[in-house]
Amino acid sequence: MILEVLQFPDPHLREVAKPISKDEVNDELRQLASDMAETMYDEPGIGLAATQVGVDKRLIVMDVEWTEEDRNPRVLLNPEIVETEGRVTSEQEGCLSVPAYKADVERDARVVVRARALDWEEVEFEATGLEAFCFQHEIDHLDGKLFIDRISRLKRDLYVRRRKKQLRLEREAETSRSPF
Ligand code: K1U
Ligand code: ZN
Repeated sequence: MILEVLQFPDPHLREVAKPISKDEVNDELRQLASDMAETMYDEPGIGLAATQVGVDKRLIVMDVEWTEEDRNPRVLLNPEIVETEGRVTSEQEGCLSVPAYKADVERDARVVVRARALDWEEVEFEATGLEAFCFQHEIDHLDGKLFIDRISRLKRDLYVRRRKKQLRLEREAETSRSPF
């Protein structure tokens, strides 16, 4: 099932998600992970955090190399960055919850991420490049942070003003279409 992806400035995007315990791993959680992967490919995106679909749990899905023919969604519970090295710019980063905006974001160049898989095995990944940016971006979502929090105040304020205008125009167009 395709899920609705919440969009800025939805207040749920600012919530800090709760850790998942072993006994919460059940068919419902597995279905949520499967629906999130389906939603990620449908958007399309290379990652998605449960926070973005209004679920208050530390769960992410990622697939930074997917193609129409080759899909390998990675499902991670309670992901944590346990080691970092260097700083680089992630160029023109985007977000499925921040429509029509891209910006350069300073991020860790190399990260080591520890998490649990759906079978509760502990897993660890070392990542650089787009994969490292995606891990940081998705874990930020679980902490209620958006990539626009990591750019200059000036750029953020300009985006927020543009987004509010866009939402106002959408509401006005909706009102003029409605007979009531
Ligand atoms: O969490 C999200 O909003 C998903 C986001 C993840 C991300 C993108 C770039 C750098 C770090 C994290 C996206 O997937 S935005 C869409 C995107 O980048 C993309 C979509 C299709 C193919 C390739 C990339
Ligand atoms: Zn995002």
